[in-house]
Amino acid sequence: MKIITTHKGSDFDALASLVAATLLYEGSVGVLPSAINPNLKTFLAIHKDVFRLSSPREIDLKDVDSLVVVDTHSWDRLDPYFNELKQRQDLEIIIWDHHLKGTMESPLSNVREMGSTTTMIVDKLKEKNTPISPIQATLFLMGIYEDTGSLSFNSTLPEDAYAAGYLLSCQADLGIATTFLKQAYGSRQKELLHDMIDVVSKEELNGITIGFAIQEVTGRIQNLSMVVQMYREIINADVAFGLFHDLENDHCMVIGRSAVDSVNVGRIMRSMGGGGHPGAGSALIKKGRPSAIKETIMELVGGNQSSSIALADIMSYPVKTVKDNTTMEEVAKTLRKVGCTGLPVVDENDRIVGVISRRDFKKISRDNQMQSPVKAFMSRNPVVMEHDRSAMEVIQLMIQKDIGRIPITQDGKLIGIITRSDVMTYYYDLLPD
Ligand SMILES: [Mn+2]
Repeated sequence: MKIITTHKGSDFDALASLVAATLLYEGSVGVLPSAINPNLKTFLAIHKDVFRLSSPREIDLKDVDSLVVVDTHSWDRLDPYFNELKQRQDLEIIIWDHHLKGTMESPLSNVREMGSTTTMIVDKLKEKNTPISPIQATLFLMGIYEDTGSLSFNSTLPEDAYAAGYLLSCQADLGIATTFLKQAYGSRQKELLHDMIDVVSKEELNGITIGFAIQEVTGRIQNLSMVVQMYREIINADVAFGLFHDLENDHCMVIGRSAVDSVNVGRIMRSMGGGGHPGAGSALIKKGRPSAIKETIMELVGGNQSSSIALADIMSYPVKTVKDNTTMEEVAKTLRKVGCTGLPVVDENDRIVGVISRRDFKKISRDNQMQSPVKAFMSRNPVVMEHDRSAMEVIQLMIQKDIGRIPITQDGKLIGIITRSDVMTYYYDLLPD
């Protein structure tokens, strides 16, 4: 078995190179260290299912005959679980790394100076014409951006910029990338934010608070989207728009952020010629007067109310369930047949009483326990959500609890389930209008 892993405290370049390498080596298994950085944790809370990664303990080291390490080549930076591989004489080691120093050696070593490790692997994928999906492209772009400061660090090479361009042509989503990356907050941004807070104008519309900040700017200011995000949080508005008027070039950059479902900023920006997703978006408007733009936005927000997304629109149903007196043996069969990692458990009145997942089978220590009812092994007090809550709330709950499936109930009865992929459909705004 070929496994691919990266350094502890994994960042976006580490994860991106790891996922990119799984595309490069068919049949390989990507193994993410158990210690990863907080930014990455938030990102994976939503995207985990898309990238099919294993944790170290799921790997039987006896089966490993090939080890690919990316974004590091030092044994002591790998998850400690892999320590015993160090002694193996017959282990094939393949290295992809942009750090020149490391303690691992191999004839199959790709160590080169480069802005990011992701760049090196994306180059290879491009050369081999391996298809890259928009979501993969977004992650890879984040890998490159994180390590090159969005192509602004001195360590950036032409290759990094070419790779970023290639990923944009594979439909990498800049809105998502910048939302999850920790961004630079410099003095210019700080000044601007102060000015914006000085002249706060807040509007109420159908119970929603909308903040508008109109600013005159000269030249290019990086990370305006982060400034608007902070602005929204500081003035405590549900939705915020920054209108940055560049007099010299006679255009207006509009950036929006929304924390509520009923205002889909991506849709509003698209109707103004820009783009984005429900929580964040932007548009560049030529020869636009900020006051007129503000009017237009207010109209669009007003007309947008009806398009609020109900959980019923994104949930999957009917839900495959098991009754609480089903034997573990039957449950195992059902899980295999359905091909998912967990199932809700219901009582005779169809009320949800627990969740059984593959992990729970590890609690079984004797063979005859396979004949015990599932209620003996299931996790109780399942996290559920009533159907009248919002999609944003589901996403927040998934991140908070780090779970990938949330059963949806109506008066306590199970009516559907929302998985990470349902959430992604919403988040990337892939729903038909
Ligand atoms: Mn790196």
